[in-house]
Amino acid sequence: MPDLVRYEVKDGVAVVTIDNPPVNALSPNVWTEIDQAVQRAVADPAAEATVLIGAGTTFIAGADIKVFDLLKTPQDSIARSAGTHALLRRMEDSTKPLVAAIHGNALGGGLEVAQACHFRVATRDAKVGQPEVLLGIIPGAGGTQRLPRLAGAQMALEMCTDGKPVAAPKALAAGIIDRIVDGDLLSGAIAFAREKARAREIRKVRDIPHAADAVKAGLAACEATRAALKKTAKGMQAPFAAVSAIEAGLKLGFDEGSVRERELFAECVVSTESKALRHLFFAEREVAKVPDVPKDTPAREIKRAAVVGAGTMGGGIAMTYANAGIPVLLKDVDDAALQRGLATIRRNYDVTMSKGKMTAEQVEKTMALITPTTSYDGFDQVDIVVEAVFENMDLKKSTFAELGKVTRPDCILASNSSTLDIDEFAKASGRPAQVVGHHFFSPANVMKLLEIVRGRETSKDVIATSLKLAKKLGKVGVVVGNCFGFVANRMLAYYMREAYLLLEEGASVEQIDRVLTEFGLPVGPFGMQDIAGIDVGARIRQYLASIGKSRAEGPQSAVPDRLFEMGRYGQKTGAGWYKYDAPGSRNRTPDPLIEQLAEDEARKRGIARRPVADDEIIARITTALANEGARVIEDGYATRAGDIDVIYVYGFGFPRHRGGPMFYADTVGLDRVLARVTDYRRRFGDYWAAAPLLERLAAEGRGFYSEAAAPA
Ligand code: T1G
Repeated sequence: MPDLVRYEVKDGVAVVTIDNPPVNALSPNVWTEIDQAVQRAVADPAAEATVLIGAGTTFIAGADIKVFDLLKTPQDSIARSAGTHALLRRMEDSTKPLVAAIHGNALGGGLEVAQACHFRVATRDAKVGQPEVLLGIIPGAGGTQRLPRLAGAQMALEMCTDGKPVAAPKALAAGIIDRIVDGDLLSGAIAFAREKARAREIRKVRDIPHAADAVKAGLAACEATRAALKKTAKGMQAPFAAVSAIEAGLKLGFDEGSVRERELFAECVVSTESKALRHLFFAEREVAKVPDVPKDTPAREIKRAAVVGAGTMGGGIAMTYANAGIPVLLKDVDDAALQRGLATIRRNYDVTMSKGKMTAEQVEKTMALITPTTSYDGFDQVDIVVEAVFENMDLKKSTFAELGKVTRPDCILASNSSTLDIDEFAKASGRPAQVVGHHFFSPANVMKLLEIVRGRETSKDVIATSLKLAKKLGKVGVVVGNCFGFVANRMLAYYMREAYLLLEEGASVEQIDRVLTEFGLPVGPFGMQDIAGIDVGARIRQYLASIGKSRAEGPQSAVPDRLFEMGRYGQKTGAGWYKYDAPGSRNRTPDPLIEQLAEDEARKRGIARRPVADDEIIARITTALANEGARVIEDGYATRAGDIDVIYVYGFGFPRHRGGPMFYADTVGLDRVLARVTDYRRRFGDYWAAAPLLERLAAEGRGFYSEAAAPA
């Protein structure tokens, strides 16, 4: 085993280099070897000081997250972090100046190691942070105790509860780092260390006193942070635990505060919240790995783009490309349609500007990258075209037929269709290898998910290019198969089926939306439809009916179609599932008409209405998602369950701290999920048939994640 930590003496300074690619994560061996190297430096007469530095592109990106799965009980965790605390204390007690030299990222345990050093220097583009709450834990190596002493309680609270990295210049101003090194980091750090050695300067962060007024202000900041988190971190545990740990340090001092930190960390690390967030951390990185598309598959550079259709989606897609600095042609049939599209884009940028996220100059520069057109001029120069015309098969096929003629042979032809058969478009284009689905989610310039739909003949380099492009556009790209509704909308149809049926059975629109927002979704199914437009779903249902299909097995409620017939499309018409103050307004009130419509439909279907418990709403909807998700996997339209979780977290805001619908099903237990399916089949009908994969895993006492779920 190569050393994970190297030791050498340079210009009278011991240089300890952590070399555990790709991000120098603190695995147990790395911790041990750092400890040994620092103690070696203390004893080394040739060294008057010590510098800690990371090999490769970064300092230390934190503890090895995989290790946390080994911690089964809080006691396991407390024992392990007591060892870590003692190790960091030993480092801090080094009798020679100990300097952390930071480049790339110093995150989590990485920043805590740096804080146990006496001084920290960094490159100007380095970042430091305590992102642990994003993993459902808190800093567990003294960060909640040392950071407030370095940067003050307010800054520590922000960093430990929002988990965002801080750039070096800001960290310098906050006192987290002591110097920015321009030029070579190692020689700058060695020079700094020698200065401190000559000055016989050592500074133990744990001994930096809290001034009395700082403690008072700090405790007030803890209260204020807790109050704010009640709104922003509903249902979460870790952000509140981080506040309690910092508070304990302010009240009880370093040693007892550290004990409290270890206890709170231990409670968090074994929580379902943390397991869910750790699962998503790795699932988000797995989605980029497509089994038969090797990592070295050539991905093309996308320098110029075009979008066909300047409607809500087309406009948002054009903004996404412009925001990424890619010039984009935006085509629509006539100038009136174009002007409407451009006006919406301008309005969106005005909102962004009013929030201080862009300057007027930045808006003009970005909008200048969007070139409106009513012709195909210039389409022979672009690397990709995204078709975003109306969700109608004939219209899309004729568009692809045209695109096949006006673009370069190697130009990628992508469709933003949310449901329709990509292979039909591919055939119409005459070059199926270049055709792929790029399904954006509304609003396209905001939602982070990009469903990359692979057609029968889509080439591997088009898939590789799509994944790389997704990252460039600031999206999370997930490759899925080409079935009706792909993965996102195919499963959504079951979610909506249950929402409609629960309404007919006796639940109310407000109750269903409330229960699901309390569960952690940003908006409930009915609120979501009123935003997206009831007409969008209705027109897809009409198209499906015309080809003898429906979106989901089982009874289809007629209530949404009744609303469509009444012209109640949601927010945009001032009425949908709710009433709104005016068209376009977001202020909604319940509408007794909906109850009436539900009663009518229930009577027609011979359903005896009844009170519906909140738990049943969650159970029905999450079970429908998991059961259909299992089918999607066994049908081969999703590579792994994790891809589905990433799709639902980024596409529909499924609560991260529940891990996504498939991970959530595992926390319920697939035997219980199957029992629910069986019960629903008995109560409601055969359309509740269990997915064979679900039956098999439950029978084997496994989950979607206990072992790679393979198609039967
Ligand atoms: N542990 C294990 N693996 C890690 C890892 C980590 N901390 N960080 C990254 N990886 C893997 C990742 O899965 C991927 O693997 C590869 O490295 C490259 O990552 C004690 C308790 C640093 C900003 O939360 O945010 O410290 O897919 O694709 O885009 O109090 O990685 O190639 O097989 O993300 O350049 C706190 C987590 C831990 C930071 C780089 N630290 N990492 O981004 O590369 S908890 C974090 C990141 C802790 C202490 C507590 C990012 C990055 P593979 P990547 P990137």
